[in-house]
Amino acid sequence: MQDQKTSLPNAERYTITAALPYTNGPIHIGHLAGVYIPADIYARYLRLNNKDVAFVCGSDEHGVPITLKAKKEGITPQEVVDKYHAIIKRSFEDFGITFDNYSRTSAKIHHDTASDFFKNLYDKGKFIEEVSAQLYDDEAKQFLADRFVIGTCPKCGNEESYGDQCENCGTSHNATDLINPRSAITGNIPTLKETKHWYLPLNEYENWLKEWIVEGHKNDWKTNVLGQVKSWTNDGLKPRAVTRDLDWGIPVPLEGAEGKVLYVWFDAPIGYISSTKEWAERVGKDWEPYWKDRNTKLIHFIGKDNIVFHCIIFPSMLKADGNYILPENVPANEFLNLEGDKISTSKNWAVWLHEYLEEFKDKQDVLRYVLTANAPETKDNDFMWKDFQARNNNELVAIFGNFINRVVVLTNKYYNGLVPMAGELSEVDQNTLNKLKEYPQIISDSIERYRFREALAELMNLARLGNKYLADEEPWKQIKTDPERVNTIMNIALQIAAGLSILSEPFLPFTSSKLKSILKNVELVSECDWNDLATIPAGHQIGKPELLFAKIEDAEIQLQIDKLEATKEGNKEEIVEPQKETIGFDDFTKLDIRIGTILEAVKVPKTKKLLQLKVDVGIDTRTIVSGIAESFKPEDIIGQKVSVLVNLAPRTLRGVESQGMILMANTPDGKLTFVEPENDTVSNGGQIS
Ligand code: B3M
Ligand code: ZN
Repeated sequence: MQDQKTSLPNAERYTITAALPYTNGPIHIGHLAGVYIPADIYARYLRLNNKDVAFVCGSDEHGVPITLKAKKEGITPQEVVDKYHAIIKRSFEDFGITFDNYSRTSAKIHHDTASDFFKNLYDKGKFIEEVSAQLYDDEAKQFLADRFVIGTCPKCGNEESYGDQCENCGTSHNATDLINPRSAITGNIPTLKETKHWYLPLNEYENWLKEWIVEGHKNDWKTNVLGQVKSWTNDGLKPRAVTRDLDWGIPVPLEGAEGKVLYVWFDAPIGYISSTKEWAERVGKDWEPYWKDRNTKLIHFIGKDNIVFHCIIFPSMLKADGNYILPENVPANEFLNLEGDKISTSKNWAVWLHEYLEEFKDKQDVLRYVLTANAPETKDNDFMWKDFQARNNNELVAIFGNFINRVVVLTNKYYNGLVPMAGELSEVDQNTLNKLKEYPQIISDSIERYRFREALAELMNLARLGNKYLADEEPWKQIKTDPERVNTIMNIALQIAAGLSILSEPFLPFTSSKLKSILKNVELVSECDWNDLATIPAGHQIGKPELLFAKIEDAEIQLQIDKLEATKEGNKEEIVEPQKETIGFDDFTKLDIRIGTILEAVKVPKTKKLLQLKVDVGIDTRTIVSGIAESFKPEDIIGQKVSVLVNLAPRTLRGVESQGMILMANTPDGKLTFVEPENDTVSNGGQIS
């Protein structure tokens, strides 16, 4: 996927992983902001610094979320993953995420790698084998592991916790720890059934984990990550089953383990290794140094809900094997919310990447920019459409785009696009050039500490520096009086533009390449080093002006906000009252429901809801008091056909005796509508049965 500059023979080696997305739906802005954009910035930055990089990812195609989706849609799990793998892979490409390899865990290379990994630990005696009682759904005839079971979290009391993890407090537990468990398939209360599984005794790794992470990385890992690790290790780690009684997954490679598969969180992180192998095979490299050479730096980019798996379980697996390196860092992000609410796939509360591109064609960098500027690095953050618009119009267009446009327009106007020669430098010129030279280091410092928001802010400061320089030096005024001076000013402005074309690449790759093509400096900069920004020589011919960014209008944003509003409304409609208690047929036959016609209607004085009606129900004409005044005006319903429960015991409402009840249906907006026969062939008194 990536045409990487050939790395130097002794270049520092990095293995960068980005969480494998579950292949049960498309990906949205939360995924991009939390994991893939930071990982991509980092990988691109390292490549620009001539490091030897393997940036790997792939689709996580096992696990219960996929089986559940298949059940819901009435298709096979394989069909689910085939569909979403293609969509997800495409989204990554569209947004310029430069994985060296994007694999999938259903690939043979992964099945083999994960099986071998398991077998190897088994042979080394690293597992505990135990028969125990596990939750079982008698009706669905299957064990209820992980997301097949929902119940109350023993730690925080969240009533919707999954069997393996509580999404509210992040705790990872065993399904049998849940209080009041119920099956996610049938809703039944599970029974217990004995079954054999293999457990990784995490308790044996507890002290080592404390030493390695809590002590060893207390100064360089993010506080949110350290906090979670401390909390788990302090609570005490328990053996953790790494196999499941399921039919979708990687078969447990042992005799007597038929019908069992590897736990998805056992196989998925091994996906990083198999993806690296797949890549190495393709490009003719050896994969092993990327996972086994102590000098390789392994970095996992993930969201906060994956911390336990990447800081406790996977490292314990690697440690148990003994041949692998451990992560140098796990810069997990918090969550991104959308317009104040948690992003939710099931509620369709999300901005889907494939949909975004349909509406904001060629604006990948705008989204990359906003999601980085607003990344949930230290706390949960919100994506707001208005903020998206403001950042585009006030920052990308007004600062970055404006500076470049001025430089390119003026260079074309004054010099037909030929870079002028700088003359003697003033103090301001010298200071400006000095500042420009500091930016690579400033931005590096932030990126290397995984502070991508800060790094991006510095990039924008460089554009601001350019804008300020032009505004202060006013070449458009000086051109009449001192054209020599303007040569120098424009030369310096062009150096800043060239610097931006390089330094923006990790963050705004599409813009960076467009800018390089406008400046026609692609070749110049491909030779240069990040820290030693290439200069554009005098006499170099640049291209014609082209806008880098376009203003986003209110109407475009309103469309998005309306779309979300409609989703909210749609979600309300789906709230259907649960079924009432079962009644017998005899109970039903007791109801005498007839078709009638409203003859008269008046409001019951001093009430908001009540209408007093005279209704011809075929057997007689009677008075009925009905609570429909908020939905209908009396004059509008004369002649209306209605269904009436005629044998309801009379009740007196506001002094009027009501002799029956009109049947009404609730509409989603809280109003009422009549239940009436489809046509007029039913006459008054016709019975409903
Ligand atoms: N698929 C969870 C997720 O998508 C999981 C990550 C696996 S990383 C090895 O959040
Ligand atoms: Zn919880």
